[in-house]
Amino acid sequence: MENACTVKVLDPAAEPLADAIHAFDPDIIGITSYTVTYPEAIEVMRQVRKLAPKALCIIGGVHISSLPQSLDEVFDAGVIGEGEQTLLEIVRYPSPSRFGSLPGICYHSEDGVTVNPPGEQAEPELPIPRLDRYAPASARSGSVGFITSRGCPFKCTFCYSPVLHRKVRYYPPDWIAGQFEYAVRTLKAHYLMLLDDTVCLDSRRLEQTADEIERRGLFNFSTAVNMRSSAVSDELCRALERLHVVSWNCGFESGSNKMLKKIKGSSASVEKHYELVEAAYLHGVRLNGSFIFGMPGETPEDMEKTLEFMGYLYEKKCSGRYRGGFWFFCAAPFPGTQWWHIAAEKGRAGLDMDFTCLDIKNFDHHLLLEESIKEVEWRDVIRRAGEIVEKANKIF
Ligand code: B12
Ligand code: SF4
Repeated sequence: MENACTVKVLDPAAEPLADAIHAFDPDIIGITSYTVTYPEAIEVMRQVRKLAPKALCIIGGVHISSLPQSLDEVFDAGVIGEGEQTLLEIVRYPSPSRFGSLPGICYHSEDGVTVNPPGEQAEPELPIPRLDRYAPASARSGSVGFITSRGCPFKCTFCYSPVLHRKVRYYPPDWIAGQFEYAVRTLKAHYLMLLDDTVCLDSRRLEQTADEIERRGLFNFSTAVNMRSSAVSDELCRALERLHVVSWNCGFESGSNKMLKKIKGSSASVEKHYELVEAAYLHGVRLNGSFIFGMPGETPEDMEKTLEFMGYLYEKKCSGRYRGGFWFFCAAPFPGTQWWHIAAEKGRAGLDMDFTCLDIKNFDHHLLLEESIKEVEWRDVIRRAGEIVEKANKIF
């Protein structure tokens, strides 16, 4: 962004799109999108095209990276995977005539959508994104999210992370400490969210980061992280404490060991879930968890086990030995994941599907539910899960 070009982040909630585009008169316009929001991104870009007919319209993010063949006519090109280097290349020579030789993009050609070989992965030494300059409204909110690594070594069957990142890369502790310092000193943020897929795999790295943060005299902040229960250990908990972590977010996903092994690999287990709940209590942190229902291979017995584990969390909450909230979602086959291929084989997912059906909060679109499970059984499970969550989340 600092490469001799003027950048503006458009926020339609803060300023009407038409006013912003007319005032700025951009040469290139980019938009990001998840899969479920893809129809909306197309709609927004259609409006944008009318306002800036000469601008190059680019899409990036999770959806187009995992399903480049779905590139809509409204976009000139899609950036696949990490966007930093590829976008810079487009900015340097913003002409569709170069698309054929630009790695990391997809674009329209005579043969339909052409997908080029992968582009370069971003270097950790990139400058820290200057939110105060480009997104002042979110910079002032008091909380800020950033990543300290890219990728995840696990290969959960429902997750898109292994599709996006070719290998796991960790940022150096002093770079991460720089992010903390920027967030705390410049943005005056007090709540920092580490958005990494699996921040918790390497306690030593976290300890080194904590050393550097303390050396810089940063103390007045709290942190939230994403957790995998199989990673919990005493060393990890100590390292997280030193990073002022007050909230752990964990995808429990299931209360059935059979399902956990199937979707998350051999290291995942319900026993580890119990350990995590106990560790969260002992370290005085909030533990927020989520569950999935309607997974491929899941039987009514597996769902019962998940309900049982949710009931256990409720009991723990009643007795004051668990702080946090938990929720449940409907299994959704996101493009590129193993679940996508399962749904595609059954004719329930594909390029021409309605992507809004992948809304994980919509239990009517159970695209992966086993055919042997009757609708009435499904409704009953969802109703009972809803009841547990409702009463548990009423307790603070
Ligand atoms: C943080 C997060 C959220 C936050 C977002 C907070 C925020 N304001 O940004 C919250 C909690 C709100 C959220 C919500 C949802 N999320 Co979410 N989320 C994430 C998470 C953990 C990190 C995203 C992130 O910031 N990554 C760090 C940045 C640097 O990476 P990135 O976004 O991929 O961007 C890079 C490239 O993709 C590319 N790029 C991205 N955009 C663009 C645009 C242009 C123009 C260019 C050139 C390049 C480019 O360059 C970037 C830098 O390399 C990801 C998991 C993950 N690891 O990505 C899931 C993830 C993106 N979420 C996911 C989902 C499903 C959702 C929901 C749809 C769930 C739901 N309710 O149904 C909702 C969406 C609600 C909505 N309507 O938008 C899925 C998406 C799968 C899919 N195919 O769509 C993911 C991948 C989780 C998963 N493992 O499956 N999410
Ligand atoms: S769900 Fe979490 S642990 Fe599993 S592959 Fe995705 S990011 Fe990694």
